[in-house]
Amino acid sequence: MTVKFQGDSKNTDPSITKIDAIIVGAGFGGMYMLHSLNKLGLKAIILEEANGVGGTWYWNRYPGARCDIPSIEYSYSFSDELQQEWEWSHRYSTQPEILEYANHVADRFELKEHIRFNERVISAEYVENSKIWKLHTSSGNMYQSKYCVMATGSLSSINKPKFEGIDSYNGDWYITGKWPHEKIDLSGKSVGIIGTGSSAVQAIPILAENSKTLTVFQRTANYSIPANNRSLDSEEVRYVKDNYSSIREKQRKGKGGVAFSNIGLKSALEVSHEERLKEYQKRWDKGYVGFISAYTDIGTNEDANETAAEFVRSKIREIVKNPNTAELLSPKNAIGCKRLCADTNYFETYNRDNVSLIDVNETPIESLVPDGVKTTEKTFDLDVVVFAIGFDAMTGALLGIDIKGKNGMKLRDKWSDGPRSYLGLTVEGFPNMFTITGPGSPSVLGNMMVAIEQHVEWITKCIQDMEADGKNEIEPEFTAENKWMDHIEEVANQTLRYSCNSWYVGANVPGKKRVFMPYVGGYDVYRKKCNEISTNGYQGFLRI
Ligand code: FAD
Ligand code: N01
Repeated sequence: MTVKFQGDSKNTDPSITKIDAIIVGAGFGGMYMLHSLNKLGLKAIILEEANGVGGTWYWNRYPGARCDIPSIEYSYSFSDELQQEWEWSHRYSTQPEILEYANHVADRFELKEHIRFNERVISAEYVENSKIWKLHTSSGNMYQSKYCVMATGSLSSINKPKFEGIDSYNGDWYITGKWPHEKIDLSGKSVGIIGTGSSAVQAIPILAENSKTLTVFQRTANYSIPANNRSLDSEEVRYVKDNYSSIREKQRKGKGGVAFSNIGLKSALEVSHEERLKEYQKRWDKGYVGFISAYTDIGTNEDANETAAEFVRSKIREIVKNPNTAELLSPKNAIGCKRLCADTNYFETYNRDNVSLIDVNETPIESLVPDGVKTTEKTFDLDVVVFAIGFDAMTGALLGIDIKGKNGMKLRDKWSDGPRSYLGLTVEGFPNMFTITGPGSPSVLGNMMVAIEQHVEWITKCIQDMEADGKNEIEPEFTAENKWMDHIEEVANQTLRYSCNSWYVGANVPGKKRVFMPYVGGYDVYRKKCNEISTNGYQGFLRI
């Protein structure tokens, strides 16, 4: 396919590269986008800040990091050869194994030669008269393209620790989402960890095993379900490989992109207490995936939600020996309002003699001091502090780039009251720019591999149609974008999603506008909607 704007990837001026499409980010989104555009015959490159592929799995090397969607499902489906040849070792694989998979994919499809590593994009500007995107990187290079695909990730921009006195602290400190590449020896050390979200829930049991003492600073208790992780046996793997096409089909048709989630069909309130307990116990024993989908109304009805929430609290009381600690670890908000955590021995870890739990609501952290962390009660002497305080999710990476669209409009200004987009794929005023799993799409509310593949395939088809129809520019209409935003809000309000302070609503980042950012209507409904829109001549878009 020949793109109307003809790029030249072999341009000899090293400071300016002209190409058909630029993709920012070499995580699973960017890699598949590159492969798809290459297959279409476009000249495309990726600009990536890191020194390797894998995105999330490149950066998040903290102890215990692994996926919470079974690996046989949290993997690409686009190539049958790939899924037949790759062997996952565990039900939920570790970060090193997932990173190895990302590198395998990049090598197998010869992607690395089209990726410029150590290139952080700092600005992207749409030049209206020539209809091109101009991107600048921190190394001073300039790139131009007709299409710009932001595959910058929903959970890639870390929530920077802004604790007072951090510069005065004499110990070592680490951020889970930017963990060093070399092994860190914690033996004999007093370690503190701030945060109790998914990252901390995975890290805490391992940090506790490897350090002298571990002090956990908790602001909000979190629900966690045992992953019941195990190695995969050969019979199971054979079954999956023989049936991959139907498993993938089930993922695509499912609400959250998971084939084996066993979605319940009844209300939690229409069955007896005993029946509910039996069901929750069965799902608890099976492990993580599927626990929250036991009944249809756990996410929408407070009473139904409380039945699942109380079941988990009862488990915490059963596991944790100290009743005060158990109470402190028992979440009060609706279950599933924040992302449910998957753990291995999380609650059990609080029975160890070397672990203590500090409630920072009772005794807030005042600052870091040379010796450690100072709360309103005392100073905790710590050799190491781990910040597991999450991400500036969904918008952070995009707004980290100075993006300018038509009429000099800045994305930072357009999104000052929260992100606005059409389908979470495109933004009015920013033609020929696409966002993979952007805010306004279901993205983070399920198996993100499925979300990524759907977005990449939609964008590829859109670009193919643009070129086949001889078009120069595609952009959503203002009214279509507004209607989509109203719809997102309407469906979010039908759930319990606004009832807690989650990163889905930006509550973890001080000053961030409280808006429910992903689309909660379901992967299935959303996919249908996207397909209808493209099949019906790109309804809601202006194509010129
Ligand atoms: P990312 O993997 O985040 O990649 C984005 C890339 O863009 C990064 O490499 C980044 O360096 C680069 N980038 C960003 N800004 C710039 C810039 N300005 N210039 C250049 N490069 C830039 N999802 C699931 O479905 N299941 C799971 O089990 C699961 N586990 C997770 C565990 C952790 C610890 C985390 C943090 C997230 C997890 N997720 C999970 C979500 C995960 O982010 C996605 O599944 C998926 O990996 C996202 O891929 P991506 O390519 O969209 O983004
Ligand atoms: O981040 P989080 P995360 N003082 O935002 C606390 C995916 N993921 O990196 O809840 C004290 O969930 C904060 O407290 P509160 C997954 O989608 C998946 O753990 O805001 N505490 C919270 O406890 C996940 O949801 C896996 O009150 C502060 C914690 O820090 C997403 O990534 C593993 C604080 C942050 O939790 C993010 O997870 C890891 C402060 N100033 C990540 N600021 C899997 O298992 C924040 N906190 C697959």
